[in-house]
Amino acid sequence: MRSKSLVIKMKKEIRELENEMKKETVLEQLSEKCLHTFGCDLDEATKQQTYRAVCLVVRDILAQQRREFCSQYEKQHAKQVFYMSMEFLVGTSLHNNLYNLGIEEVFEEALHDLSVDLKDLYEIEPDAGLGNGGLGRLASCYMDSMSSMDIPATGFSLRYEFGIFKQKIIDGWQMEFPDNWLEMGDVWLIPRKEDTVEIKFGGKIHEWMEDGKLRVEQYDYTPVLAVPYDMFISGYHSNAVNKLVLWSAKSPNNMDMSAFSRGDYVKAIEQNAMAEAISKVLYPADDHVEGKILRLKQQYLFVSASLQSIVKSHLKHYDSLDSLPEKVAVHINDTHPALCVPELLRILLDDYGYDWDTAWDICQRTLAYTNHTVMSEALERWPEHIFREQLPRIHQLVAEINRRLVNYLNTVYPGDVAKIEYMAVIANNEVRMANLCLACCHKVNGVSKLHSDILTHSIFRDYYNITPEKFTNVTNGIAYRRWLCQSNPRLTEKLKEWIGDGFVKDSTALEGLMKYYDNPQVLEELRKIKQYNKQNLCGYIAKTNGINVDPHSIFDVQIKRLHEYKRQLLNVLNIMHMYCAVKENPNLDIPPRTFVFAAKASAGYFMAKQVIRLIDAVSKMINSDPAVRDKIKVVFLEDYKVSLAEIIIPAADISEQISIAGKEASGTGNMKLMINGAVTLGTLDGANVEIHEQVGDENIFLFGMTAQEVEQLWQKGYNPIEYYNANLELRQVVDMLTSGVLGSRFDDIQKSLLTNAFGAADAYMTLADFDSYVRKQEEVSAAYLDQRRFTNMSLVNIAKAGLFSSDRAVGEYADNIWHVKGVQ
Ligand code: 26Q
Repeated sequence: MRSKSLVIKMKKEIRELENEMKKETVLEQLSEKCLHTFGCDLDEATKQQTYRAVCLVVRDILAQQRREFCSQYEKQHAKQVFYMSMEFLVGTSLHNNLYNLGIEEVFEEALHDLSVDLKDLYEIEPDAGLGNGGLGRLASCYMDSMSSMDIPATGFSLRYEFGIFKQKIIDGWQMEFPDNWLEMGDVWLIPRKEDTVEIKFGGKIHEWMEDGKLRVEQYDYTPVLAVPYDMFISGYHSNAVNKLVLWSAKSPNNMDMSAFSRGDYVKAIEQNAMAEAISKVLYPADDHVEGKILRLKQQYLFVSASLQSIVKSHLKHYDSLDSLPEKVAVHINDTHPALCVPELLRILLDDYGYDWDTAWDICQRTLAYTNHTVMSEALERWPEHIFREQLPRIHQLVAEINRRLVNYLNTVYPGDVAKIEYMAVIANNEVRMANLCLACCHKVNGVSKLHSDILTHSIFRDYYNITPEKFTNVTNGIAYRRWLCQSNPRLTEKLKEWIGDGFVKDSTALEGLMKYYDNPQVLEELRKIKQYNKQNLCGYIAKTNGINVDPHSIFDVQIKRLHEYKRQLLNVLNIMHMYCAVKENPNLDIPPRTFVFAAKASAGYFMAKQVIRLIDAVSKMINSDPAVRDKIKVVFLEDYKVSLAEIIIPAADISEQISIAGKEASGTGNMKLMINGAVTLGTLDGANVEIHEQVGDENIFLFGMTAQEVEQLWQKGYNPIEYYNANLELRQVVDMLTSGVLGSRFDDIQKSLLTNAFGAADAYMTLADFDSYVRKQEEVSAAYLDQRRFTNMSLVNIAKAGLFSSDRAVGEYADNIWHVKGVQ
């Protein structure tokens, strides 16, 4: 076994040597690209043109490598993963691809000859922001790991013309602007017009019997075309190059022609626009769901197009779809692609003549589902009439799935009407996507231990009780080669010196750092690196916000989507409290702090936008007050996105993970910050629980109620007024919200803390955790004053972060859910 893998390794090394690119080759290829693409010489090219030429050369290398990889796994009849997700938060690709291919240096040298700095080209690339937050970024991290582990995989999603909006803060208020990423981001996309697929919306269903079989046909439907665009996904020093397939909606040409002939010009244009609107824009919400028709059309377009192409490609290599589950694993990333269930069933029944039981069995064995939330407002449900109207055949199938399900449930829970209704796929004139997945998929997983426990013991309990073997946990992970090796090169270089470079392939090797726990030189180096990264962030802050912050202050960072459950408000209340404390006692001996926030709010989420307004007001008050100038600064960085996270994270000392326990399914920012040496200040929520297990009590700042205590308090009745009355510090800051000292009043926020929208108590129980949070923040200050102790904590966090690699997570999916292996 050992000798075989050694031979493979040697062969690979030889191949790498043979393929090693020379500077001259790079320049030659760049010249050729410039000439053919822009008709100009390389030395005349603008920065933009040079950037494009570089990307195109890299793309060619990836295309070549992909061809080899495909023939390799096809020869071996390897099983493939199809990762279905409405979101992929790709970020930028050039740096990642050069790094993965091991050709960053040679490109740097070649460009140097042209007096171009590669770093400047990196800055030109827009983020591919085809996602809202955690779920979308997770999908990208997993694609990355699958490529690095030589697992044949394809990600499927939509080619949104506009990704997540650009955020600007104007007078404290979030404003959204369109993100026209394709202008420069299109270089990575390769259209495959010849593989366009037709998708049918609306119309009617005709059913008839033929040779004793039920035949079904949809007619009078509105056709929309789905055109695939490929984006290559490289792996780190791997053979694999996988791809992301993004579907773009297009109106069929013949439609407008027939309308033209009737003289119905406006209608034709309108229908064109309606069809093409489907892939126009990413829904910028990750909190509550609304049954919007356009969103349903997005989901069906991408699900149907993807499954049609999966089935077609399977039949190119195998003679029937009987073998689909052995060769194909389709993964449903949250319920957004849940239409995979009835669509695959439809293809098997209507297009390939399978009987129900066989088709259902194939669907079950092919599909698996990951849940990312326990919040009921984020669970997808569709009004049945919309569903029926837009997807009549799919509706019929879902109704039949539901009929059979309810029949079955009546045998296991006889007479328990409430339970059966709770578990049904259709009830109260709604189609429930989570139940559709639970009823069909062979595996269902949560994204952290705590979250998976909540799924099995609470929201999905009734399904768990009848099919416990379906349920499993895969704790999330991150592509740490992006989040550490690429974004924090100084730390990475030192780590290589200290523990060797094994950790770049095997994250658990980071644990080797533990042997330097007491090494003063290493601790000093760690401080210096952090200092350098903080200085770098200071430069960014000065440039964007015009604020000078102290690079020697504690960088206390909360960067994530803005949501009430994530409790940015709790952070702000403590800042207000610290401000009051310093004002009252100017000699208070606390280490200076810089609070860094970055967050986008869902465009229609009023309270979240109010919180941004509050952060802005608090930062204006504090940053302009000479009395606290040397002690506290508050910075809100606009337009949080992957590439901004890459700048902030290496500079963080404190990682704020302060959601109310039980609500954050996992969190992944917590892992990115940890591996860069930030110490978590958090509740026992999501993956914080496992971070705590890794680092121990000494190396994390835990506070607040546990998920169980939250539940108990909620049952007993949470009364925010009690906390308000009992705590002077708390009363002071809550009163401040409406006192006018902040420049304007924050009545809605105050009300939300003391009551919820229905006049009941705040569901996020911010006041209940306030005191515990404030005290823990005092401990943070004290710990930081002891530089040695704090750097020790930081070191342990880096050393123990290896568990949170997406390589580990993908490995678990591969072994326990998909049953796939890396191709040798
Ligand atoms: C649904 C319907 C209509 C419009 C929008 C949506 C929608 C879109 C995105 C609903 C939810 C999302 C995103 C959810 C998300 O990002 N969840 C996060 O997933 C991470 C990866 O597992 C976890 O780490 C986070 O805890 C979880 O909040």
